[in-house]
Amino acid sequence: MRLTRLAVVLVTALPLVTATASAGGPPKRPAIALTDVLPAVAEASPAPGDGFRLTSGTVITASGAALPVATQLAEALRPGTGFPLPVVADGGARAIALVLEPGHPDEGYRLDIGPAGVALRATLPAGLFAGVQTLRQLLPPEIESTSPQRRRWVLPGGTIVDRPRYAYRGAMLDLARHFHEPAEIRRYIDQLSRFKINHLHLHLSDDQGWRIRIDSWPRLTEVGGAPGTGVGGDGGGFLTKDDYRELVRYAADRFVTIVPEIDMPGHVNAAQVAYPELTCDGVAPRPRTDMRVGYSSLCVSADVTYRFAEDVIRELAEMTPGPYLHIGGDEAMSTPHGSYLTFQKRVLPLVRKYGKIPYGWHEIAQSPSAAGAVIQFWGRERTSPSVATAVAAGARVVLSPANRSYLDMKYDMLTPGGLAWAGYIEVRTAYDWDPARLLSDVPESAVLGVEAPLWSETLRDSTDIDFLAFPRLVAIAELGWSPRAAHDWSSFRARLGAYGPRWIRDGVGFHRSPQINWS
Ligand code: TNX
Repeated sequence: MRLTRLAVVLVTALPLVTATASAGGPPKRPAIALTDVLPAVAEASPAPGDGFRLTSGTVITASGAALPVATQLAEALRPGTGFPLPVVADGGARAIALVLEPGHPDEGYRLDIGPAGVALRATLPAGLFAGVQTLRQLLPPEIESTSPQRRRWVLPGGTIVDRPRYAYRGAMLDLARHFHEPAEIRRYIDQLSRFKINHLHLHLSDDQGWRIRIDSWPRLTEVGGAPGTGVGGDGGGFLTKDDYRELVRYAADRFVTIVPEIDMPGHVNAAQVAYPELTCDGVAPRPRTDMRVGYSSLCVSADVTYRFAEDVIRELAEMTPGPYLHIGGDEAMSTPHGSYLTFQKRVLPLVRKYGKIPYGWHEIAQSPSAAGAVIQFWGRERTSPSVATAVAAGARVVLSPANRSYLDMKYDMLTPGGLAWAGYIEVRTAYDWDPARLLSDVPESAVLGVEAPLWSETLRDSTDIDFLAFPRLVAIAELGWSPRAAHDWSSFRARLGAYGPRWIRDGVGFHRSPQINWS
């Protein structure tokens, strides 16, 4: 069955939460509608009458490559329900069936819910995983509980056919300004994958610190990852190669691809403290833990610079299964323009040499060598001649407009922590833009997707991450996943308000934005 675009419009116009008060007894809990999902689903047709009731007898059926996702679903539903929910090959009726079959788009899925059972179908396990995230949100918020809750567990009846608008839906976490431990990164992956975010970009080096072990240049982390290398002399630390590989695996289990970034030729003070030969005069600069940018540069005329770049790119590529390797390139204010072009001409092809697609901040678009690269636009302008030129030569664009998608910007004047150079970003500002129309000189066909960066100058721990990322990350997730026809602030706002209790149960300290009616 092919649902029309009309279905989207119709369905998003339906009330999202319907409260039914039964005469006499206590008012029933608000039922969840089929469309009460973040990010909004592409197509939904609610069925009148009963949905599917989960009971202690419900089984989950799956086989082959569907099994790991079925197990994840069972593990998500067991604590709150207290039901055994065995994963079996064939369960007959009363089952939630996970089926892999041809015919669905990448990451797309179809979910049919009726009184007799639930069928979740996709072509790839990634599609099943996306469907599982939807299914979880169709159960009451108590499903997030870590201990059994006594209540009815009913999924609304009907059909959802869903697929992403853009292939790339990213979040970025800066480990350089403040290091974040693997456990904090895993926690972030858990949360962002619930909203169908499928890339996590790790900003692994900057002026303050170097956060990934490189065997051929061991002082990068011995010096650059030492205690006290965070902003203000906080923290420090780095990922070992095992830490990194383990994070890659953990993310892959949640269908999230890790995108590593080493920032060059600027933002390299920590590398130069560790290896003074990376400066043109060979003199080590002083360690820096302030928040200034733009003062450091690799020595573009020195051969050692390219040995360094190649070693780092090679070692990073070796432990990165994902297709992208990000080489920064932003704010190189201490690298003369000609030197910047010379540098990119040599370094962008090195990424290709080690089998990865070069990815960089939009400044790399000035280089003709960025033709086949992915360019991350972080500006506030609505046109970009250099990005348009690179796109005409085959580059693709990930949109991270600082005044919309930067999760480190304050919500308002009173927000504790965060920065304000790109303005205040309340939830509606993060939501109300269209990736297809942001850059008027870049066609939508060149837009690979969106990403929400979280720079960590002011972030010490998961409490700080949670507060700035949520709920805004969900706005960016919806822009990346949901069709434009479903874009609707009042609908988004209502769905977000209804999600609050889930975050509370998950221990996620989100910003209680005054723009949202939190339930
Ligand atoms: C600009 S945006 C930067 C980062 C800072 C950030 C703070 C970009 C590519 N570079 O170095 O951390 O602002 O918001």
